[in-house]
Amino acid sequence: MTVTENPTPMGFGRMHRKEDARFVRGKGNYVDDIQLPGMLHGSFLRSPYAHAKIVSIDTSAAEALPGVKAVITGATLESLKLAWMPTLSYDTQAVLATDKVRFQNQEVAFVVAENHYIARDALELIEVDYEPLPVVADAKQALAPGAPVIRDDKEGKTDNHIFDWTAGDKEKTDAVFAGAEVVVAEDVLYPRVHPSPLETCGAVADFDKVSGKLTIYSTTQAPHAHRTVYALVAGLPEHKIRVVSPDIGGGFGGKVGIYPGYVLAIVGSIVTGKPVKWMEDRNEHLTATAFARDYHMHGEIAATKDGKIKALRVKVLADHGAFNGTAQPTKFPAGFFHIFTGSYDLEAAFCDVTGVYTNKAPGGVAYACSFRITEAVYLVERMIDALAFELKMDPAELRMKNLLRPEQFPYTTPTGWEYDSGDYPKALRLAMDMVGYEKLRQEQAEKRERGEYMGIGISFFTEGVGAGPRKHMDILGLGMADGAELRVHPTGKAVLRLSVQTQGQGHETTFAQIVAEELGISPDDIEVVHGDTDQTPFGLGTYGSRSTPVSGAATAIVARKVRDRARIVASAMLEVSPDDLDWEKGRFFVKGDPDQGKTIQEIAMAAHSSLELPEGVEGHLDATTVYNPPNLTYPFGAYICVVDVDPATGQVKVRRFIAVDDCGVRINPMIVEGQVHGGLADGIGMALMQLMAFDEDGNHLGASLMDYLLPTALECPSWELGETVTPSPHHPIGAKGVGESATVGSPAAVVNAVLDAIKPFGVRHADMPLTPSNVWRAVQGNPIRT
Ligand code: MCN
Ligand code: CUN
Repeated sequence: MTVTENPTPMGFGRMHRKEDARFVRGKGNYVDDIQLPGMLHGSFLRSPYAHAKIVSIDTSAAEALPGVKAVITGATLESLKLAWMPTLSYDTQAVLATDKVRFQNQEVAFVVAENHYIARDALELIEVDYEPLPVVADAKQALAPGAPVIRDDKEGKTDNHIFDWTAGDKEKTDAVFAGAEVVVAEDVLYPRVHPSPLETCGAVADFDKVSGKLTIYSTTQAPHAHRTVYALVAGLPEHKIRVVSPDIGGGFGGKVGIYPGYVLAIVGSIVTGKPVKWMEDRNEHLTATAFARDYHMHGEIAATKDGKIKALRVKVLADHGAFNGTAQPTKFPAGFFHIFTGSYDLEAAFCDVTGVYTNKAPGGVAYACSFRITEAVYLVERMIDALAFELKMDPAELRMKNLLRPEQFPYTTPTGWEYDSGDYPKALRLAMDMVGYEKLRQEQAEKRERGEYMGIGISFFTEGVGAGPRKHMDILGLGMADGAELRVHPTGKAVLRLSVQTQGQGHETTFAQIVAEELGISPDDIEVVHGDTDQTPFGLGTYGSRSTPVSGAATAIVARKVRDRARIVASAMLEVSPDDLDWEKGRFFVKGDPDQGKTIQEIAMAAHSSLELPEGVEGHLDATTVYNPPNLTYPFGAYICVVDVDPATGQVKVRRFIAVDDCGVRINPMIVEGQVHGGLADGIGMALMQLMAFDEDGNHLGASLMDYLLPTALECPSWELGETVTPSPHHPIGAKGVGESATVGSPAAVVNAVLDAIKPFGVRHADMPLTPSNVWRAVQGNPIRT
């Protein structure tokens, strides 16, 4: 990777991350770094059972331990009407269990003590009498007659059903299927996985009894949304609550929701009158925070004999765990899964999703999923390969034959999305050229003759990111639009205030670059302020790769507003009409007389000076905006993975991975590539290594990083990246989001490659993760199917 000689371009381009100066020196400021005077520490007692009645809790011994300041139980919270909290999907979630526990490691009691060690010791002294109940550990059992009812806290609830949701035209789809020459059906599981950022979740709450102001430092991707939820629950005005999201050590969707720990830190601070810190450990993080996926999909694809795809039909059973805590726009209980028609030109499509409760941790929308587009892309890309298998067609050829063509954009899908722009065949062709596709197929054929098994896997994806048009998209009634404020100081340095917040995506750099591009101020002279509700405009936060599509647009617009003001100031300075000025980056000059000009810095000073401005024009150089996107942006990409599989051991070696991404105009290509690298590693993790498994009693099997494996450089090849650039026509700078693209697109490429390698053994599908034992079983003709 090359970085420009000048590390600070005046706008878009490769540039080292501004924030790295503190990160590489160990000067980051994470929640766990926060130390407040007199701060106490809280820790949870968690349930050993996945489903059990709480008969009694005795906290007296814990309370008597020296150094313990408070022991809080569900009963304490009940008296404060805080035992249950709203989830982001209009469900309720127990903050501390009262009646019963509903998943293993659910929060049962909270000890606040002088230090973390005393708090942990005190947990051992709490006596809980549980009465174990039968467990629903398998989504397929959740709706079986007689299944134990998990949510009997909900009045009149007699089953584990959460929702049914459909999209597309059922009749039309059924008709196309009825007349189809070829129909291929497949059961495809996207297993439960976990985002697992380096930093676990935590909070420091500080309630000031005198001012009545509550300050919460927490690992949140959505500070403003959290503040409004706290305000609603606590009955406090928003300005009495300050949510600070300091440096975050990775979010990946796991830090969008509100966790009981945040609430208990607050309650602990109110009860003790001292600041309270809660920081979970790895085991707690893996077992009790938002999981991802757990989608049991039955897909059917209809096509002609020569490979023209006609329709897709999907039935999904979605395991949401014990509380429906998914964080996604209200109208879409299955997230954006109905984008499952992918990148192809189909006549009809229909999906039918049923959500169920099980005795597992809540969550569901996390791990770089773009609101479940991960599941959708995996499904369609597996179905295409299953069809290629049946038709004995090359999977690249089959895709080429069915990809949307550039002239079809803007394109409305059978389930109602309007894709903004794209040239799909070009991206796939580029990926095929980069990998040397035709030659690789020859090599594969020769190797098969020798009994060696290499595989080539393709995946093509389209994402919809940048939620959302406010009209269609809200979370808990909060419309998905975001504010931005830009202030240019007299000296021409600037401060940009944003509602979105980086968890590692480099916003302090790229958002400064957007202002730099629009105003010609060096990114080094632009401070990006985010992650503090007292200092930033309202907005819904960072997830669904929405920062660039929404706040990136807001930033460009607010900078343009400032530029419009600067034009008037410059016209007053140069004593010409505003229309007689031309703009070049960083400077207005008189049309036809380039020497007569004023730099943005000179203009900034003049805007704050005694210079007389035209009637009605305010001084200073500030602006604010709220951006409500007209549509999502639709990034896409073509991925090709090459693997070598040892059928005797089931071992998979990823030899090469080509990723061609199109996210429109790239603000900082180096950061985009970093985002793609990370997502590709995620894809290898999910495809080959990761699974949140449970036994039939709902016990977590492997809640440590010894069992839940994160991919490292050892499992990853040297990534080969390519790009095409199709600007988004409705985004002010033509950018589309990219933060989740590679996680969305890559698992299917890896799985398709492994299954392509072992195709001679007659295997059409096997579920992730394709661990050596699962691959070996598949080769033996007995693939693990869940
Ligand atoms: N970018 C760019 N040009 C584009 C698009 C994006 O230079 N055309 C830059 C952006 O300016 C930003 C980064 O790439 O610096 C990602 O931008 P975007 O696609 O808008 O995504 P968000 O900033 O909204 O980040 C959220 C996204 C999500 S939802 C998950 S999950 C995820 C991801 O980002 N979590 C991450 N990438 C992550 N990367 C890190 N290091 N840590 C996480 O927790
Ligand atoms: Cu679905 S994970 Mo990201 O949207 O925060």
